[in-house]
Amino acid sequence: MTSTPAGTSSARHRLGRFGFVGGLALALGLAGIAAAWPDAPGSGPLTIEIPIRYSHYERPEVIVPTGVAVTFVLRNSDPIDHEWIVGDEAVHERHRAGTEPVHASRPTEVTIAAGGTATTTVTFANPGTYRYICHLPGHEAYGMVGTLRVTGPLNGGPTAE
Ligand SMILES: [Cu+2]
Repeated sequence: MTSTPAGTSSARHRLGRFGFVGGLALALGLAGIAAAWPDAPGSGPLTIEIPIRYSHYERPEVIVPTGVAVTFVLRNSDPIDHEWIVGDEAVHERHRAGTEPVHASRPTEVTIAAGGTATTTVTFANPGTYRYICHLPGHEAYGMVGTLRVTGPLNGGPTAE
């Protein structure tokens, strides 16, 4: 009797697959940084997808121009709710102590239900470096943090609709 118990084999398989998926997520995250710019500047609305898995934003950095409506599509693959709250440090400090259970009234503060997708559209007026964070208990400490850089206007001038 030298056959491997089925349980052992299956556990090893699962571990191997998890490692692969983790590497793939990292690769996609890095590709996401390059893909944040629109293919053709000034060609219309900008859509940026931010997948969420294992309590992390799989796109940890986003770069957008000022003065353009940017639609964020937040896809939550986890079996628990998450948040996407973008802003400066003052915004995050307020939310660390906040008590709002669900965010729906501000485009920069979104709750994404377990297994769900949320969409929000934001036009950033001022250049700067902001962060997006999930402020559900323990999620920021676990690493559910991303960076959003707002650069100057497209083509170096005011944008026309
Ligand atoms: Cu979260």
